[in-house]
Amino acid sequence: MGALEEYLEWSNLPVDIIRLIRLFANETEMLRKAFLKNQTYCSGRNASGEQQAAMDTFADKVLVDLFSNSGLVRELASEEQDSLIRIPDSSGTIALVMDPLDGSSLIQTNLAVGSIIGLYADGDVLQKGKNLTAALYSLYGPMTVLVVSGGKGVRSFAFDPDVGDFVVLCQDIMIPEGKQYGTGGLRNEWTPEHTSVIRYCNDMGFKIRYSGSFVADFHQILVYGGFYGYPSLIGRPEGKLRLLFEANPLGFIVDQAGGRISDGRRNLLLVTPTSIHQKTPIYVGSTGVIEKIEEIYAEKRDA
Ligand code: AHM
Ligand code: MG
Repeated sequence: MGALEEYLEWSNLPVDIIRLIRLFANETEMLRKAFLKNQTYCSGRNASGEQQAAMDTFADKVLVDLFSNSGLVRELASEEQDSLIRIPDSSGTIALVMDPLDGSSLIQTNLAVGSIIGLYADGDVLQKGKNLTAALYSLYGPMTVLVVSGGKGVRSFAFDPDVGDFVVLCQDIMIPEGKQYGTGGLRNEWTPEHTSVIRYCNDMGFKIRYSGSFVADFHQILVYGGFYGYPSLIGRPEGKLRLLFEANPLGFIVDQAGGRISDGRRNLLLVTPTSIHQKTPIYVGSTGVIEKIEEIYAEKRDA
């Protein structure tokens, strides 16, 4: 039995969630190969007004078809779809949220990008991140990496083309307290709170690491510690990233790895979404540094 199968068996996850994780894992090599023929950007824009890449629409179509034809998913929300997809005749109860291809501005530069998926065993997609049953992401870098949490820690896998299956990369990921950070947003749009956070990092000798792919930057923080931030900006208080598709699945994973996700004031996993494309400021990373960021935000508010 392969390493991913062993993990899924051990996980005690509901059988339909296991099936969906397996279905997705089986698609990752095909998605990876598709980058070769999908290097262009289209004229279309997604619900957040961002330009879509050919690979965005390709990955979206593949995954929407895969999940909606699985017979396991009742509701599906994708970053690349304007509206919620309801599958009333599905025999399953799962609500699925996904960013089919995160980091799409990097496609032409061959830096790492990936797919992010969150799975709720039942109910709808507008649930708190803490209610997720499982979350996972793939990362298409020098290796195809799969990081999965079913609520019992976090395990990473890498695809071994010689074997044709995933092997374990890290059995039980725990995020260390590290000194790396990356931040989105133009410097002249930073709020006083975010400016103070960055000043703190500079004072403490943090090193900058920011690629423009949340899932890749997140993975780096998960391994080395520190934080990734896409904050509230002047003129864009909601920031850029989405609560359902990006913050919640990766927040669930970091929480399982002993880290935290916050908007600077509160734990994002406790926020009930009101719309599928809702945006949120994000700070995600090691517990100590996220607590420090919340302290900085509180001091500024009380000053
Ligand atoms: P995407 O899902 O269309 O790729 O958009 C989200 C991306 C994140 O992956 C990344 O961290 C951020 O947008 C980069 O934004 P910016 O170019 O403003 O730094
Ligand atoms: Mg994204």
